[in-house]
Amino acid sequence: IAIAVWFVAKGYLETRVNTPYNVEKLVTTSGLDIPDRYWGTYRSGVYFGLKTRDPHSLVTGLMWYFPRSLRYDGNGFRHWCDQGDKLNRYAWLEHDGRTFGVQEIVDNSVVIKTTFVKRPGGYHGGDWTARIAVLPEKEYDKGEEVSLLFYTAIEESTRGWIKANLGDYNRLTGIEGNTKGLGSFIINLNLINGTIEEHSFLATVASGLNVLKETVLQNLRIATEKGSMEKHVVLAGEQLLLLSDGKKEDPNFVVTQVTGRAPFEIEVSYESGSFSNRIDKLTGKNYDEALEKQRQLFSTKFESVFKLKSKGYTDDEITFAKMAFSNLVGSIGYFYGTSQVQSTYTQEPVPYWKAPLYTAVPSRSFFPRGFLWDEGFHGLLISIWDTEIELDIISHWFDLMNVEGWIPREMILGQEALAKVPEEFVTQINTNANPPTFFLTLDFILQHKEHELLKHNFQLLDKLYPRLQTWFSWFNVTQIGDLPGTYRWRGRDETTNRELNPKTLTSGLDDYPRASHPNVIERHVDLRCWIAFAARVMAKLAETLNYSTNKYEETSQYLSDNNLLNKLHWSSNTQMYSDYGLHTDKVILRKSALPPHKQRSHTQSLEMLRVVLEDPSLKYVDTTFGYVSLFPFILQIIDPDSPQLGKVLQDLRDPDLLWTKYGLRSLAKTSPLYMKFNTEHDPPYWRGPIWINLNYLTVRAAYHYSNVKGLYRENARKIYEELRKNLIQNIIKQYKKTGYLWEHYDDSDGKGKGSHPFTGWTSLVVLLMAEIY
Ligand code: 6A9
Repeated sequence: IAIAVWFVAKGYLETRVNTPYNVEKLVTTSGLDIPDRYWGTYRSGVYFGLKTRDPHSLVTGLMWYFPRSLRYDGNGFRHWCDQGDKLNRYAWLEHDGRTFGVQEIVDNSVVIKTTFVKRPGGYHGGDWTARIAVLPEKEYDKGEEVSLLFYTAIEESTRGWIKANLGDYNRLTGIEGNTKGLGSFIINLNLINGTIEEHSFLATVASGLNVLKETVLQNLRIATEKGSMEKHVVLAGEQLLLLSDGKKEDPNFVVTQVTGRAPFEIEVSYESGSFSNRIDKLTGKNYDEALEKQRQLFSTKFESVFKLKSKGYTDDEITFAKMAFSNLVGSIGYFYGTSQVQSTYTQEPVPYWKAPLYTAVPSRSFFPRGFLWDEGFHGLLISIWDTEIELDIISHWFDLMNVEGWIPREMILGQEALAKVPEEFVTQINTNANPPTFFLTLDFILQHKEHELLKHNFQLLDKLYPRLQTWFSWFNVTQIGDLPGTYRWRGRDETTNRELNPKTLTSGLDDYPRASHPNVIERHVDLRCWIAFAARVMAKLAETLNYSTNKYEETSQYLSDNNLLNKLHWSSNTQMYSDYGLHTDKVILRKSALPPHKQRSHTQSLEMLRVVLEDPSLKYVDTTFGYVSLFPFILQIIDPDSPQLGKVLQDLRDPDLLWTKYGLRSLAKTSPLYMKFNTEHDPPYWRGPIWINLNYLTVRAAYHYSNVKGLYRENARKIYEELRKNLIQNIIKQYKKTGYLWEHYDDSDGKGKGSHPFTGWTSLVVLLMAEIY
C-alpha cells in the first residue's frame, strides 16, 4: 500500500508542473474576436512582417540583400533581426500597436523604409497595405543595387492554401489564397516608384517557418539577361515535386524578388475576400492619405499622453522618444507553442501545454521572446498608451500560470523562437522565480488609469484576482527563507567550481554578487522587498475590488516594518542593506588543472577554476554595495524619517560607489567583484554596467521621497533631478552616436553595451522624460 500511495503521489506531483491553473482562462476573446488587433507586426524577430493573432497564422515578411556583396553561404542576406548584420540602425519610428507603423532600416548606403496601414472591413480582419521603399542614404548613394524579397508562408496547421499569381513588369508576382482564419484573399505587389532590373518568383515547399531564409538561398539562380551580358541573381520559379498521382504538390511558401537601384519602391496590398463593399483600394493616393491621417492621430495622442512638447523638449528629442516608444510597441509579438519545463519530481523536461502568448520582447535581435520580469517593465509604457493592450498582455501571461501558481520565466514558443535559443537555456524549472514585476504594472495602472480599469475592465480584474492571489502565495511559500520574514532566491548552483560567484538568474540580476556559498540560510534583501511590495499592491487591489484586505495588509505591514527589516538586513558594520549568508570575499579564479575525468581534451587541461582561499562564515554580504542594497529604497519600503534613508541617499550619490554622469552603476567600484569575470568566458554583466530598469525605479523612488514629509526630502529632490537628467542625456547621446538603444551602458564612459536594439526596459527613458512614475 505504501508503494501504491507513493506512486500515486509521485504521479500527481509530476503532472502538476504542466497542469494549468484550474479556473476559467482570462483570455476568452482573441484572433478574429478582436478584428482591429487581428493583423499586426507580431513577428518580433523579423525586420518586417505581418501576421495575425492566430496559433498558426499565415505569415508575410521581407528579406533583402545587396547582390554585389551576397556570399555563397548566405552571408549578407537579411531576414531575422541580427546584430551580425551590423545595420547602422533600424526601429519603428511610429507605431500605435493597432493600426499603422513607420519604420526605417539603415543598411550601409540605403535606407529601407517600411510602412503599413490597416483598414477594417468584412469578417476576417480587413485589408492592409505596406510600402517598402529603398532610398539612397546620401545623394551620392543613388544607384546602389538592392534585391527585395517579399514572401507569404503558411504552416501545415494554418489549414489552407496559397499560390503565386504571376504578374508582369509593374504588377509583380502576387499571391492568392484561402485559410481557415482569413477566408479568401489576394495580395498584389506593384512597383510604384523607380525602375527595376529584374523580377522573379519562387513557389515551393519550406519544411518550417524556421528555415525560410535557407529555402530561399537554395533556390537562387544566376540568370543572364536577354540581349545583354548582365547577370542577375534570381529566384528559381516554381519548385514543386510531382506526386505519385501525377499532381504537383501545393506550395506553402511564395516569394517575389525585385531587384532595382535606389531609389525604388514597392507597394504590397492585402485584400480580404469577405470585404465586399470596399469602395476604393487602399493603394496609391488613398494609401498616402490613410497613412498621413494615422501619423497625425499618433502625434496628437503621443503629446496628450507624454506631453513632451509642452515640457519643452525639442523636435529631435520628441522624434527620439517616439522611436523608443514605438519600437517597444512595434515589437509586441504573438507566439504559440509549448515551453519545456521541469519539476524536481520529473527526471526529464516535459512539455507545457500549448498556449499563445501576446507580449512585448526585450530585444528584436537578440531575444525576440517573452521574459517575465522584463514584461512588467514594458507594461508601464504600454499601459499608459493603451490599457486594453496591456491588460490583454497580462491576461496571456497569467493564463500561463500552472496549478502550483508558477509562471515560467522565459517563454520560448514556436519554431522561430526556439531557433534562437541555445539548448541549455530552453528548459524552465518550476522552483525558480523571477521578480514579480507585474505588480509594478498593476500598481501603475491603478494609479494612472484607475477609472478606465474600473469602468471597462472591472470584471477582468476580478477574474485576474484569484490568479494573483495564487501567484503571490507561490512566491511567499516557495521562496521563503530559513528564518521568519526572510526570503531566498532558488536556483543557485552550490556545487560549481567554475563560477567565481554562483549566478542568481532567478533574481533577474544574473551575476550580481551574493553570498559566495549558496546555502539554505541565505537571505536576499531584494526578494524580501519584492514580496513586501507585492503584498502592498495585493492589499490595494483587494480594496479596489471590495475583498477583505486583512491578510495582505498584515503581510505588507509585517514586511515593511523597518525594525524587522533592519534586524534582518541592515549591516551596522558597513551601514548598508545587504544579503546575509555563508560568505567569504576571498574567492578567485585561477588557471588550474581539471581532474583528468573532467578534461575535455588534452590541450584544454588548464582552465580557470574557482579557488576559495578562506573558510566562509555566516555574515552579511556587506562588502558588496549596489542595486541589491538599494532595494528597500527602490521599492519604497524605507520609512521617510529613518536614518537609513539618509545613508542610502548619501551612498547612492557617491561617485566612488554608484554615481556616474550616465546613471547609477549596478555595483560599487569598491565592491570585491566590481567588473570581475564570473568564469573565463562570462564577462561582468550586473557587476558595474548601468541598467535602465533599476535606474528608472530609483528615479521614481527619489521622486516619491521628495514628495513625502521627511528629513531627507531636499536630498531626494536633488538626486531625482540630477539622476533623471543624466540618464536621459546619455541615452539620447548614445542613440545619436550609434543609432541604437542598448541593453546597458558603460559606467566609465556611458557607451551602450550588450544587445541592441534593446527597446525593452531601456525605453523607459520615455517615462523619465515625461516624468510619469
Ligand atoms: C541567452 C542567447 C542568440 C538578461 O532581457 C532579458 C534578460 C533579463 O530578464 C535578465 O534580467 N536578459 C538579464 O540579466 C537577457 C537574457 C538572455 C538569455 C538567453 C540566449 C541568444 O543567442
